[in-house]
Amino acid sequence: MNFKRTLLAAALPLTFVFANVAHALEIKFADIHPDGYPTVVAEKSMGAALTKESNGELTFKYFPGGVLGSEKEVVEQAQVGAIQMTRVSLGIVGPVVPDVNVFNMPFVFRDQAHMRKIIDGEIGDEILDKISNSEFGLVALAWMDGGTRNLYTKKPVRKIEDLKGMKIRVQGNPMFIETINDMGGNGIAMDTGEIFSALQTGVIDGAENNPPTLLEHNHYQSAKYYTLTEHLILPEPIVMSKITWEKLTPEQQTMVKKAAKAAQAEERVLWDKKSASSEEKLKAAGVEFITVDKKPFYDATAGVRAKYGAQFADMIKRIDAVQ
Ligand code: BDP
Repeated sequence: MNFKRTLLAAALPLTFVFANVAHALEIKFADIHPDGYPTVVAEKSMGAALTKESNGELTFKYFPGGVLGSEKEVVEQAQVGAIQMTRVSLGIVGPVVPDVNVFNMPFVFRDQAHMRKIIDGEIGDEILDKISNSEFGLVALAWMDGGTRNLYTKKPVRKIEDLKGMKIRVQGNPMFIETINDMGGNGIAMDTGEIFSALQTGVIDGAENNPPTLLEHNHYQSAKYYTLTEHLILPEPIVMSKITWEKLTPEQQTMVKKAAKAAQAEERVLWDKKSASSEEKLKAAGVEFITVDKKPFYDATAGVRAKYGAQFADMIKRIDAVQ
């Protein structure tokens, strides 16, 4: 028996297998929201489309419900390539990529429709590029809609004075703490997963978010008053670890970008449905929706816009000009 030849023959299929493995990639996708939430549903159909289009080279494993940690922790893991993709609120990107804070300013968008026009257009792409071109270690691919954020509290806020001294949870972004403080409250930063028990134990008097989050994260069980301030309208980038991005072929990169943009469109439809059904469910569960005069909230936060907005003066003019 020709020993050398047998060895070679045995080695060949192995080489073949390894070469294939090197192109295949399993993408772990983390989201703080539970299964069935609009973002998660859109992320899953994005993954299914990509697996098909890449002939099985890109596969996806999902970790919804915050099982891999808070958004901040997930971002840190994505930066080192331990998690490949996630969707995060722009609020938590602001402290590390200050350029994105223009979208994080209170009342920077007139309404949700205005925000959608912006993220669908060139300004939206510019902000995604700012994230990708920063030292953040993530490539920002597309936007998901995070609706409009309103205050929810244990005692009703029917006018801005009612907020006085209330401890209100915000995302870990100094601008949001200042926003709540300037409205008369007491802004406290904490992770999403801590809000439920902080509300129950009275560590906080309220928080602020959109109807689907108020419902799905069960915060409504303790906070029964929902004051429609619409002070923040935060879009949410879908990001990929730069380490992962650089492993993809140019064709795969194009595929991923296209699929993420398709997820942006799909999530929007899901979002509108989910928002409407969440409102109904919240009301049925005894949550009072309070319509307020937004002007005092807008006026109270002028200082935040002046302080942070100066550096974005040109972009804010362009945002305002979009009809
Ligand atoms: C929700 C966002 C989510 C944030 C959460 C929060 O979709 O990404 O983590 O708010 O405020 O609306 O922590």
